[in-house]
Amino acid sequence: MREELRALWERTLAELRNAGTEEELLEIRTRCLGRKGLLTGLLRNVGTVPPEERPEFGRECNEVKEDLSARIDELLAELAAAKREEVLLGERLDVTLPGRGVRHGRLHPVTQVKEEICRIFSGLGFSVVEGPEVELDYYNFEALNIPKDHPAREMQDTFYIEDDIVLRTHTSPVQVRIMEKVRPPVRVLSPGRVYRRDSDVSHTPMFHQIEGLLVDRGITFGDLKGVLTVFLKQVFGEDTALRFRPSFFPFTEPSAEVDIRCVMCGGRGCRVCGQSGWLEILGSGMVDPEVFRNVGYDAEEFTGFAFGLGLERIAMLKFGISDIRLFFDNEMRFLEQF
Ligand code: 2NL
Repeated sequence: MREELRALWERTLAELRNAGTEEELLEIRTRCLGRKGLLTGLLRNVGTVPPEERPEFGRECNEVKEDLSARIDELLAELAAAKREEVLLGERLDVTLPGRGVRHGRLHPVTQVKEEICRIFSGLGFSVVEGPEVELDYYNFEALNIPKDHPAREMQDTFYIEDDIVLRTHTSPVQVRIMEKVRPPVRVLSPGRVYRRDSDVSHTPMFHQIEGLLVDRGITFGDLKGVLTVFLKQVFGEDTALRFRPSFFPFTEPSAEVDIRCVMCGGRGCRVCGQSGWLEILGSGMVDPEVFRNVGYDAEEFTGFAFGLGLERIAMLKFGISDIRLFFDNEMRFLEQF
């Protein structure tokens, strides 16, 4: 029996030396040390050992069992460590590599200008209002004193959806809708997309406009000049020279266009200002009494002024951009500059 034990021990040591995988080691452990294993089988036959040798045989059995068990555990641990090392090597990353960087989004230059203008007029007590881009002919034209067959309708070539439904050509209809709803005092600013059938370096079929409207008792052309002067000096700088020039709009009387001293040449004359030294910035005027009648305001009791400007045009002058279409190409190299 003791020779058999010794033979089993040596054979198993040889097997362990040749075992290369976890599965092989576990198989050896079950076969030798398991409940139905070879070593348990030897112990069960202790009866064939002479009585005086039995304690010694039992001790040797336990020694072999503990020795093999410890070796197998150690080999299993070595295999597990090697496997972990392999996984780590596969996942190795170079922490000294430069980062990929975070790409920042930014506001479109037209949005920046819109927000700046809204901020300035908020400071002057105006609220920002919006309205539909698909508009009734009535709100876009009729209520603003632009009757059918009026030349002003051809001036701003209109996209028609149906006979009496258009894409708005300005944001004035938003203010008409406000005046229908609330009595003066009214101080509103309406930014938004507008549409005209036009396309070249300075016109796109869709562009952005901001209009302002102030109505109350006793509002005069002096208020118009004061508010627009404060506004334009905040956008273009305190030293900017302004010029109010008589003009015509069907919805205002009297009307004025406002020019600023050319931001490119300082007034000496250049390509941008057409050698005039001045840049046309906005249209304005005292609201025509006919418009007040259309919305149910008493034109004897209330007066007011209104103005409108194109946001792309302001952004082009502010940032020195010569082709309006750049705003709509969504080229990152263009947009990243603002
Ligand atoms: C321009 C001219 C203007 C208005 C817009 C307006 C609105 C109402 C009543 C009266 Cl509800 N007027 N808006 C007035 C004068 C000029 O815009 O050249 N825009 C680009």
